[in-house]
Amino acid sequence: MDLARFWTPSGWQPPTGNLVDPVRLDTDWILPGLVNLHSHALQRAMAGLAEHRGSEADSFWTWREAMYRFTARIEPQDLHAIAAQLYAEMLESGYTHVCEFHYLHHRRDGRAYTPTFAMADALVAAAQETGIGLTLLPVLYMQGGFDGRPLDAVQRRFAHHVETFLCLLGDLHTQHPQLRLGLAFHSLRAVSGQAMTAVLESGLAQDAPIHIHIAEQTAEVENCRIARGATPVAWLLDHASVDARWCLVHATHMDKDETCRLAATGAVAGLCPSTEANLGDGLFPLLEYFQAGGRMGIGSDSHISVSPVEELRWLEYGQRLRNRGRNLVADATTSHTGARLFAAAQAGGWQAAGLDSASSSAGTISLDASHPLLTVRQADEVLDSWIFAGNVPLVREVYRNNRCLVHEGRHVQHEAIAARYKTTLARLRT
Ligand code: NGQ
Ligand code: ZN
Repeated sequence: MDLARFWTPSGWQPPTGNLVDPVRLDTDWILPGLVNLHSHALQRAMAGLAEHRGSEADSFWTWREAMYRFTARIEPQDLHAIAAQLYAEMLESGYTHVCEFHYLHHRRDGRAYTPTFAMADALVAAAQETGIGLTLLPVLYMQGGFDGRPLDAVQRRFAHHVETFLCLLGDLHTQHPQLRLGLAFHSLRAVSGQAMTAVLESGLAQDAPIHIHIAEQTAEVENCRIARGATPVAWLLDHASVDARWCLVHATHMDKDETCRLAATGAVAGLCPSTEANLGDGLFPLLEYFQAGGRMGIGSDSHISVSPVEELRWLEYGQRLRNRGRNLVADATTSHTGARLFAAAQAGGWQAAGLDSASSSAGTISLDASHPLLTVRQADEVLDSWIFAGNVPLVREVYRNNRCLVHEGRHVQHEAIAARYKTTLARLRT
């Protein structure tokens, strides 16, 4: 029997004997789970509710209004129910770790909860309940635009000053010493240069992952150029020591020079192709970025789709449609496109989560080798088949920390979590 069914960064291998999780090597292909490096959990509950025309021309910004309206009603217990449903779905699709970009901090009127981190606690509880790994990224969100305008009424729930933000980080660290905690700046438009520097110099950012939405929409790229004299990626590279701790989410709009400069920093580009397509953002220059040696990982962001298969597939399809060619991200060392995408997203994902992929808590997923789609496949063809043809769930088992989280394709608490989610949604939509 061919037992080279165990994926490692250097290829498929027979198991080494120190497998942390009790997976079925006789029948399945075994892989480390993927990191979902960019998530706004609560947006999952409005997936599909912004796909109709409004009175004005629809855009990213009208979607954002709809998202804000939905967000306005969310309380901690709602966030818990929604995040648990989402995290169970993530596990069923092959993600074993999520980086939560968390900025819904306060009550509806803008006052702090007691404790101040009640919303963050809801995310931690959902991760613990479902068993997914969590890198929590509390977000600094201070102003409504590059001109420094104040936040409007619906944005008051996001607001922090540098001081209160640093307190939040400190309190979360004390409350959850085991939690992988990073931090985020919402975007250059929401955080002044001065505030960013103050946080970076606070000492709290020393070995924490640092995430930021950077250059998603052309309007913000243009506004940044006007307000700060440079486009967002160039501005950030000029004003912060961007290195391997950083993850630049939606580095969609970059010129050649920015692309090469970002690649050289060792930071991760956080790519969310299903959301970027859904919101009409534009196409990340993936081939140029890969040629420059850039690192990337994937995220499902707004969760219009929760599937690493779809994210990875569309990274390649975007390039095929743009360049009218095939197998474009593949290269001389990795000729299989699926394998190349998977390996890149593995390395970049764990880096952006602030973790080591070799860590025992990375989690293990197994693909059903007996499924018709994976029948008579060589090891190298398995990832290509999963990523390009896997429209039915092929993830059979998921383990993390020796705990079985997904069995026969279903999260082990699927029913209870879904029932609570449905009750929550019914209440939120009345
Ligand atoms: C977010 N989402 O924070 O959820 C944003 C929209 C904004 C994406 N950028 C809000 N995909 O950028 O202001
Ligand atoms: Zn985002």
